[in-house]
Amino acid sequence: EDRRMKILSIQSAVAYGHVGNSAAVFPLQRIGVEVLPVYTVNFSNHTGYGAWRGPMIAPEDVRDVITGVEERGAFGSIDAVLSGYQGGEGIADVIVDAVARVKAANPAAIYACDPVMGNARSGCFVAPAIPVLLRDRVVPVADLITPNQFELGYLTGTEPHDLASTLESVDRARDLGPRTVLVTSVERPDRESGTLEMLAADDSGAWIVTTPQLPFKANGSGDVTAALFTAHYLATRSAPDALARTVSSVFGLLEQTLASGDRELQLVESQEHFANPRLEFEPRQL
Ligand code: PXL
Repeated sequence: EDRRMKILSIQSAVAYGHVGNSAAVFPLQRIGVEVLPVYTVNFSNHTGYGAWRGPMIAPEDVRDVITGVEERGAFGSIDAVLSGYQGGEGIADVIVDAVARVKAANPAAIYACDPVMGNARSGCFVAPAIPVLLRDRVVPVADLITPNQFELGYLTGTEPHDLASTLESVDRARDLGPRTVLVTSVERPDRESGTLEMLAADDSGAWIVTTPQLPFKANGSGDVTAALFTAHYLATRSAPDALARTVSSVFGLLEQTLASGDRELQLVESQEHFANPRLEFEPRQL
C-alpha cells in the first residue's frame, strides 16, 4: 500500500502564474506528498494583477468534488486538510464540513488553515465576510494556522508590533484552538535591517528564524510556505525542523525568482530547494 503522505488541498487554481494550489501542488509533490487538489476558484491569474477572468467555484460544486473524493474511500488515508484562498463566502462551511468528515475517517488527520486575508501593506484583499468567517468558524477547528502578522492581529483582536506582542498574540491564537502557529512575517522594529523573520510555536515552545529580505514580493510565496510547513510539520512533528526546512526552501525559491526577472514564482527551477533545502538559516528558541 502507498504510505506517502496525502494532503487534501482546498485552494485556488490559476492558469497563468502560481498562487493557491497552482503554487502549492508542485512543491508538495516534489517532496513526495500525494496531493488531492480541490479548487475554490478557476481564475486566469492572481488578483494582484488588478484584472482577472474566470469563475469562483460555487460552494455546492466544491462540496460535490470533495464528496466524490470521499466516495473513492480516500478519506481514511488523508493525513491533512490544507486550505488557503477561499474565493466566495460559502466555501468556509464546505471546508469545515470536509475537515469533520476527514477526521471522522482518520482521527489522526490534521487541519492546516492558511487564513488568507491580506497583509500590512495592501490591507484586506478578500471579500469582507471572509476574515469574520475565518476568525469565528474556521480557525477554531484548525490544528495549525499560518497567518502573517496582519492576519494574526485580526484573528486575535490584537496589534502585534514587536516580538513580545507577537508572542502574546500567538498565545491568544492558540487559545482559539490551533496548537501550532506559524507567523510568516514578524515585523519588529528592532530586527536587523534588511532581514525578514518567521516564527513558529507549538506545545514545545517558540522559535524564530531570520533570513535576508529580498527586494520584491512574489504572490504565492505565502501559499508555498503554508504547504511546505504543513508537510514538514506532519513528517517531523517538530516546529523548529519544519521552520528551518520551510524558510530554506522558500528563500531559495524567491532568490531563483528574483534572478529570473519574472514576476511569477519559478517553481520548477527551484525544485532542488524543495527536495534538499540547504538549511542555512537556524531557528533560535525564544
Ligand atoms: O496567494 C493568495 C492568493 C490565492 N489565490 C488567488 C489570489 C491570491 C493572492 O493574490 O489572487 C486567486
